Amino acid sequence: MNPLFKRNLTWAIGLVSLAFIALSGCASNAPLDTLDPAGRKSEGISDLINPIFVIAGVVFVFIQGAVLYIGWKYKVKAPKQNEESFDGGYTDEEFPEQVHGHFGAEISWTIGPTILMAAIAIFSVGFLLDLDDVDAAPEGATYPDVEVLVVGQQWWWEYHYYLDGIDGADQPDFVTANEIVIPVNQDVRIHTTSRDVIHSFWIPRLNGKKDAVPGRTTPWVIQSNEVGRFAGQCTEFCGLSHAYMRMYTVALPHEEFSTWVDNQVQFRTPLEEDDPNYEGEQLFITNCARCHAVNGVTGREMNGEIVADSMAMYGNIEEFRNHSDGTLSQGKYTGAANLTSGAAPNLTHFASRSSYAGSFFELYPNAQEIADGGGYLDLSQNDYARGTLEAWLRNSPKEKPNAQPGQARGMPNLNLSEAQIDLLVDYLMTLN
Ligand code: HEC
Ligand SMILES: [Cu+2]
Repeated sequence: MNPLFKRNLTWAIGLVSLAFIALSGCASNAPLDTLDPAGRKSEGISDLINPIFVIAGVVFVFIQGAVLYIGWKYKVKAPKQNEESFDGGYTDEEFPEQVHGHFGAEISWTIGPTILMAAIAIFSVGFLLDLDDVDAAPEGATYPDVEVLVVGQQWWWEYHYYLDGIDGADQPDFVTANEIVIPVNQDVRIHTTSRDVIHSFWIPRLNGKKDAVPGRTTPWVIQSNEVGRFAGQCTEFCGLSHAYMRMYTVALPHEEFSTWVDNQVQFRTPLEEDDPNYEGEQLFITNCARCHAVNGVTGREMNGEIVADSMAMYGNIEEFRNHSDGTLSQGKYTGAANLTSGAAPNLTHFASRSSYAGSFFELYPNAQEIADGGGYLDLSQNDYARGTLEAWLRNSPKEKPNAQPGQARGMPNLNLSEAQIDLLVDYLMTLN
């Protein structure tokens, strides 16, 4: 290969890889700040990696410095025998004394790093055990036993809330999507699982990553020291729209968390015929209810009966624990066999969430400021991004790539008319 071409190619590859690394860190609408911990667990992670980074930095500078210094100090011009100026390089007399084996040096470069690595290992293992300790008893907790089943699927997150703990519970108290709401300053135990492939739940400012594996549930803790909204991202490559599989954790003061829970457990009453949104609701029942639930309004056929408004369709927690045959990926909640797309977000309180579709779209412009400023409960008092929501209903696979035809993943294009879209958006925004 032409050496000039080879050198340029090396440079080009180097620069392009650097650019990739630098640019892949940029997503202005999804701030994933690992270095700005806001929770007990993430602070622990920071406290571990910062000193290790400093130690590694010192070692790096020392070793690289030594390599460069020695290289410079003992450099020998390569002898070029056929040149006139060739002076033969080192003569035998000039050649530096060669050392073979040095007991002191060998011992110190064996013992030194061993001690260093052992110290790092002790702190790391100790901390890993601490991270996995999910049993911290929450003091002064609003809902001492609140536990959440976190269900990943292509390409959004579903949260099943169990207010009295997950053990022994046969069905969740309520179900929401994409935004997991927790009381501030309290350990909330979550259990990650998946309906299809492996996903990974990660809110960098609050804790490390935890894989969501189909057929098993894995306990984890989520806790925040601050009120606010914290961005997260699925971190296990899970298919086409993996990059758009995001989520938020919203930490509320305890009283507000109670208010939020009181609202989320509410079912809806079907609208009267003279209600301005009656037509929207009817459209919803005909076009959307085969996938989406609005508790109290939509029904599901379960074991031969139509069960409206039941959390039972989300199935027993044991189903998630024990399913290893993959049937859950086909949307087989207990009896809910007519779910065609695996499952779809529960929309009973759609307008109470700041984002949707894997938190890829903000329902309210400035959702972050509103939520951080303590306005999360009043979201629906704000202007909402109507255009984006209309676009979603017009053709969702265009907004967020999902399935190849025939493969039931994500929300299909339902070919709605503009008039239908208008009515449906109006209706959805009443679901606060
Ligand atoms: C074939 C099943 C299916 C049908 C029918 C369907 N959807 Fe969806 N919908 C989904 C899935 C799956 C998602 C999650 C998509 C994602 O996040 O990538 C979704 C997401 C949504 C969301 C975002 C919810 C959130 O909180 O993230 C809204 C709003 C929505 N659908 C409205 C509707 C409306 C209105 C209709 C009827 C006109 C409808 N959908 C029909 C499957 C369906
Ligand atoms: Cu994922």
